[in-house]
Amino acid sequence: MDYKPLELEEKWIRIWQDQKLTQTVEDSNAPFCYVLEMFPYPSGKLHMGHVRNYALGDAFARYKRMCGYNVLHPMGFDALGLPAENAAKAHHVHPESWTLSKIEEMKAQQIRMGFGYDWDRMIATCLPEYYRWCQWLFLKLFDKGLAYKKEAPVNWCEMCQTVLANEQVEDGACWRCKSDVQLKQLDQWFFKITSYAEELYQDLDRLEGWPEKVKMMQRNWIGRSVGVEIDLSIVGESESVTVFTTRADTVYGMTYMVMAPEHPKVKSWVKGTAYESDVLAFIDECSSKSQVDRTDETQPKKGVFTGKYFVNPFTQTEHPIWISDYVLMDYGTGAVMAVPAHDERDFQFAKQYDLPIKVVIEDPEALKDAPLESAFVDVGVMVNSDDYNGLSSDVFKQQSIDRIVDEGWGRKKLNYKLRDWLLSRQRYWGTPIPILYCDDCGIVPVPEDQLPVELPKDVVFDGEGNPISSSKTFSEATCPKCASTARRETDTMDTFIDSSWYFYRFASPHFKEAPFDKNAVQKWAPVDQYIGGVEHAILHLLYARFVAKAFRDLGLTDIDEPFKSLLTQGMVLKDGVKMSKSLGNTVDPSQIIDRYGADTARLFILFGAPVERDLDWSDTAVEGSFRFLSRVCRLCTEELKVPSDAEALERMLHKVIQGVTQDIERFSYNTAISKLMEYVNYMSQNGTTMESVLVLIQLLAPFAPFLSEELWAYHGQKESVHCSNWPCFDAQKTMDPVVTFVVQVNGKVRTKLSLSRDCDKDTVISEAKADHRVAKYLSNTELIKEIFVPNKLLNFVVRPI
Ligand code: ANZ
Ligand code: ZN
Repeated sequence: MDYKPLELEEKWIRIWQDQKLTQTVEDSNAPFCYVLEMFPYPSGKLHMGHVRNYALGDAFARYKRMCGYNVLHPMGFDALGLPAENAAKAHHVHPESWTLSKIEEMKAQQIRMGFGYDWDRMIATCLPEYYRWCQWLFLKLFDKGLAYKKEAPVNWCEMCQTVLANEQVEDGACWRCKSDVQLKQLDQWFFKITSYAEELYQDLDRLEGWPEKVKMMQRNWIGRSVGVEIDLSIVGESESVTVFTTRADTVYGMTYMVMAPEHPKVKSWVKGTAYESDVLAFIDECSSKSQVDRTDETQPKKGVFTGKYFVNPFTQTEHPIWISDYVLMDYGTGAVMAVPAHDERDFQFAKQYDLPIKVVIEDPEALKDAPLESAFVDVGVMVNSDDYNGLSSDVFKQQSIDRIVDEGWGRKKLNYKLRDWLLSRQRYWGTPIPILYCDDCGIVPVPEDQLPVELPKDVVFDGEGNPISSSKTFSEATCPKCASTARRETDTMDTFIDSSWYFYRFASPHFKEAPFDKNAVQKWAPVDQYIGGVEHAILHLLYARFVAKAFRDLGLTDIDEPFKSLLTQGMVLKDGVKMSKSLGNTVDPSQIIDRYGADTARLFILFGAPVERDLDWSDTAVEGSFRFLSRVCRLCTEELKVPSDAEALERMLHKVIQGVTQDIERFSYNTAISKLMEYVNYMSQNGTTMESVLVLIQLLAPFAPFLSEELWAYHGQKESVHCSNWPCFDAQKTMDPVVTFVVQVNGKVRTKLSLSRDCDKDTVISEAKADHRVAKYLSNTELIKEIFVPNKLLNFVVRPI
């Protein structure tokens, strides 16, 4: 039979749809397995990155199904967000119709690729039937005090005309449009993700199925830090100022204090003093600087003296208080004890303003009295620290903490870099935040039975600011408490909220009473295998972990972690650089499909590189995949050729089943496919049996679902190959009848012997002695012992006589 992929693929798409082949089965006698790829934004066009992501998941889902699992393998669309709004502006189409048509286009391409999703469970986050539950979640968190509004300096993207969460700012730039982010003082809604900081941190250790790299990135983002707070009294003031330090061993070395310019104490201290004008001018200068600029290590540090002094409780000495922008108001207490001899930033600042530098930890390896070129930040020996001199700084650190606590100077303290999740967005195409403002009652949540708060249709998209405000009807509402008129919140939610729980919705996508049916989620969740790009290591994957914990605490699940195993696939490159629209180096999957069919595209992308590595596009490799499938097609449809060695073929067959099975289990698809290639080669040269051909077709099914289905039917099989049972192997039958023994004399290899498997020790010894390459080294020696490892090794230990 000639391989004609286009015809046969079109045919099977139709048949599979008629047979509802990809519908989820929930058989209570079989184990459950939930396989999920990160759902896409519906741009309308599948790119190679998508194809790789979905091909990985689809092969795994098909394999698990053949192994007898109930498999949930759904697809949905992360359908709210800016691109639809920009399209609306540019092409005068409503974001909704634009989005829905793009979803249809993408779905058609996914079906064409043979991705076996259960389309009855499709989710689109832009539909009120979905986003009402995002609003419901918001209300529940609001009830628990986990959603709150506050005025704060926030990240503003001028290009996107909206604020961004900290996670969405990368090196000072907007994650979406890459333009610079500014700081703006605004009244905004937040989710209190920081309440879960400790659990989010600790549970990472339990995620054995996650890549270490992703866990490390989350640990760094959460930024857990163990230290002490010390209350330092201020000369001439009744209230003390608290500093946070992780280096209690350096207390004798503090020579000044630095406070954030925004610290609430500063303005009142300087009022009416000679320092007032300089201090106020400096505060003003800092107010517009972004976090990134403020923490930029390469910029010279600037600051001013406040005129105030504090007292070091260990020494009773007084030291000046400065303000500088290298201290951030929203970390720790917004004030630090500066130890220039042992902290690099303090060192630079002290040099700049000629402040004293006092060494209290000595580098045991440094020359005595050498001038300090930079801060010494390592463990060393205490000096200039009263009774503690001579102790290791490690030891003193503990003693110092104990003393601070005992004397009542301060307390132990855990700090986190993680900030609350800023969720307000000043855009139209998002979930409306279900909040009302009433002149009498203040902030009033929309009652649950009034959900969903639907997006208004009467809006214009080409004006200034948030398009929702252009609606005549939307913001007018009635206060549910006092029945007077109220104003509706016009901000919408960050779309990362939509994606923070969609994986639960797939368990019962049409459920009307709650975000999901508890029993259904109980059956399927957590996701057994989640697959997506590493760019979500912090954003989506942190938010989803937080929301899963929140759902648990609302009593909706008993699941601590939403994703049991995580696979982060590499990128698809062209000539060594990432394929991207902006670089104009993309390869359109549909071109490959039109020329070679979907199976070739799938096989190439799975064979081309280990899953976690980047994959470089290669036209010749695509061609090679196509040729391989053509060979398979010929081999499986030509007349059987009696095998030259039936036993050898059987051994080969059990070996390939074993190898491919183990490889799929550990996502080593490229090696699985190369084993299939070897198998095909072997059969082409040495003959085939019906069994060996059928096994090949089955093993190929997860990777090339169309061709295998065609060949399976060709051989008269009634049911789909995708519903057949994954072939079993017999480990005994994979063994070679002949094994190679290494023969050593005093540990040196002298020869190798091919002997039959499980040969006994005496036989091996006599065979070895008969070999002249061994005999040579045994003559004129006394035998001490023989070391024998069955099927592997024989070592003669001898000594000369
Ligand atoms: C004294 C000291 C001596 C410090 C020394 C370091 C070295 P992490 O690990 O990031 O938590 N710090 C505290 N709050 C700060 C703020 N709001 N802005 C900028 N810096 C701040 O770092 C904690 C250390 O960062 C603290 O320990 C403090 O400086 C500084 F030899 O205190 B340290
Ligand atoms: Zn607003």
